[in-house]
Amino acid sequence: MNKIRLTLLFTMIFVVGILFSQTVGVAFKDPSQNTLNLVRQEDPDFPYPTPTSYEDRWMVQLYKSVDDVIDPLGPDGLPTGDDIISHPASPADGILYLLFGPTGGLNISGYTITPSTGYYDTQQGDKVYLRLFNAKLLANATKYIVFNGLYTIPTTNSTPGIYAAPINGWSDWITIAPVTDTWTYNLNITASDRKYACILLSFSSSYCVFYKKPENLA
Ligand SMILES: [Ca+2]
Repeated sequence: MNKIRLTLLFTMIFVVGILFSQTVGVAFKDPSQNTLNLVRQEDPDFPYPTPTSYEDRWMVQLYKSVDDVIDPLGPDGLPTGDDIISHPASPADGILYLLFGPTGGLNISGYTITPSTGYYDTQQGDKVYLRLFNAKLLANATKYIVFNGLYTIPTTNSTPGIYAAPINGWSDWITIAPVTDTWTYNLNITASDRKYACILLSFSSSYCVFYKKPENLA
């Protein structure tokens, strides 16, 4: 192999390497005061411009969905269906914090996304969305608002408008249903054929059925 061919080969390897290592930055913006007004429904005193030192900057979490449906949050605060908490190249936990500008506009910036071949679970070409909680920590949050539509991460830097297609704004505030009910059952089992007993538990939206073979029947 002569020198020119070697140089060409290394140039190609270098170019391909650059193409496959190109990350993109994604920032979600709302130049209106729509998001601010939603936030002030929950906290009329949430400041704008928001000082970066403000202690109670609310949490914004990035999620990824494989299908075209934004699945609801479970009562444990975790995503449901095929949706997952997103872990892009940065921030590693997919979390940013709420910060309004001098006119009350919003620019949620700082997501760095790797190309579609890579280590991270969220990559270019994936469908993502944001959820904004009414607290800095998920453990303290009681409500959230969530994008109305999914955003597909492109292969170039982008700043999609939250109130433009395909995101189409935020939902109304949704209460995170707490898991507070504790049920205690005292069950007496009788089996007419002395082989199986059947217990049917019925709830408003689901039910379960199971069978138990009594061990101590005469
Ligand atoms: Ca989904």
